[in-house]
Amino acid sequence: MSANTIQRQRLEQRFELWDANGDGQVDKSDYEAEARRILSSFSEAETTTKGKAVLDAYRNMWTIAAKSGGIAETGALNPEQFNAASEKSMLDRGEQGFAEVLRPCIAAVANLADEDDDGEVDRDEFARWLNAIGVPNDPAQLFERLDSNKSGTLTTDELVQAVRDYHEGKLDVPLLGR
Ligand SMILES: [Ca+2]
Ligand SMILES: [Ca+2]
Ligand SMILES: [Ca+2]
Repeated sequence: MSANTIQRQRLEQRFELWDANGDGQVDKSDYEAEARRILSSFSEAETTTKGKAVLDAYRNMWTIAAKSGGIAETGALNPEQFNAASEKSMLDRGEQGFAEVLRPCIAAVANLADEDDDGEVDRDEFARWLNAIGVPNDPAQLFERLDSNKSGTLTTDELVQAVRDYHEGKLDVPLLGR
């Protein structure tokens, strides 16, 4: 199964977002730059436990991308290679692909947002998250939509589903930034 048009557009947007130095390729340093951008938007140092976890998650995501793209970790992926690697590691594998590739990153960012450390993201924490990544959406409305079991908090599962819906074109809010 190959990616449909929306899936492809979303991958292209992600590529542009992640090509931090704009050289037309993504490499490990771009993934690290993206992790640091998220950390700075949450005003979190990369040396804290939560900060380190975000950097590690993004580095791990690069390891998977490089492996799926058939290149060394010190190499770089051009847009075509990046799309192919993303399809192979993530989109073509459905839930399992997302669980392995994106879930650790989403969990690490959710942990950043989780100020009271209760393991879930409540309404205020979610509003702060959207504010940190600069998404101009109504946090309250979006929260209700993502809180599928209506518990009043968002679990990592609910957040992973949101990112998955974004990549499948069912949701227009990129929780990891766009
Ligand atoms: Ca680059
Ligand atoms: Ca919380
Ligand atoms: Ca919930």
